[in-house]
Amino acid sequence: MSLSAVELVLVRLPLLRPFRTSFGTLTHKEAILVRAAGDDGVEGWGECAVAEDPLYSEEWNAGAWMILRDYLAPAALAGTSPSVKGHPMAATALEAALLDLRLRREEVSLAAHLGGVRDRIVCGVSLGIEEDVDQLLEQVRRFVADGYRRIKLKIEPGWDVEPVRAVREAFPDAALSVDANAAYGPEDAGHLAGLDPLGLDYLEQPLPKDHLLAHADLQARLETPICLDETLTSPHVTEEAIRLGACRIVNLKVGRVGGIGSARAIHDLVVRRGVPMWCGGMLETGIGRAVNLALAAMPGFTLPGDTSGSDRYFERDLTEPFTVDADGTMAVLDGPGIGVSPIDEALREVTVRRHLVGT
Ligand code: OSB
Ligand code: MG
Repeated sequence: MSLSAVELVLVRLPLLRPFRTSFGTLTHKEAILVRAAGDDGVEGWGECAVAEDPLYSEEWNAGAWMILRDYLAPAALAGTSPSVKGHPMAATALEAALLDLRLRREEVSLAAHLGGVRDRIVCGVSLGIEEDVDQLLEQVRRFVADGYRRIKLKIEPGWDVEPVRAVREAFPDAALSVDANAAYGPEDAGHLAGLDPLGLDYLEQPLPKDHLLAHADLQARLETPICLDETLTSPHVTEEAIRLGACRIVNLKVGRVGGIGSARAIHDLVVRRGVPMWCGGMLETGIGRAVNLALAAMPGFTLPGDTSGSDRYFERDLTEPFTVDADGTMAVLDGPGIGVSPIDEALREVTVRRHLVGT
């Protein structure tokens, strides 16, 4: 049994609510889906976590499309390994599709393949920057009522201590955290210390991604644990960040670290070092969400992740919707591979472009 073709499908889904972060405002989820077609009729699916513009990291959809079309897919069809530097999210999408194909043939779920130990995971939600504090409070109220077990608030200079304090006052017992997406500099340490009295679970990625020592210095000044996201691109840098004291918590995103092999290596080293970890998200459709859910079933994912229900993002997901129960948990899928497939009609409705590599 082998691979007969790789198809790229560009999809564009409106987000129910614009998602504003320090790096820009997202109104749509634009994603490349990778379909790995086997010569036995079995298909595997993967999703590239990249967005339309290179704002979170260097990758963006137009570039990822070319890398997949001209380098990664032809190499997979030829059975060779591509000599390409970087582009971790593009590479992860193809890797995920090929793994899904293999696991569907073997009738093994991705969660089982990864050594998952949970059949339900605990969910958090990541809320964007709002126009004003009232609208933020309304959003928080909705997701607390829906059962979410951790609320993460995006912050940036000018939208930080004050709105977060308002949320803390309205929800004294909620598990709260904040994510700056690298919007601050080392000179903001004193200001960021203003978050310390607010009892946050963590402050995510306050400084630019290559500021390992500056994160360590900042962590030494803050009571609030620092969690790193953008910085952690490999097992190597994750180990360095932990040993330097640049973070006390790890956000793992499979695409950011270049694939499932790298994610497993990070998982294992983080567990060895006893560091709490959670599974990040990139506003994925059901295809990418299924991978995150399977990862989050692994033993090291001890904190609620950004693994929210489909209805937090889309009017209609591409797959059967993912749902969060009233207790804030979501069921891990146990079907073969990632356990879901795109619904033909739902996919057709949001498809912008398709490209077939191979026959
Ligand atoms: O920093 O975690 C981030 C979304 C896009 C890019 C970066 C991030 C995010 C989120 C949303 O915070 C998480 C999600 O709900 O998928
Ligand atoms: Mg983040």
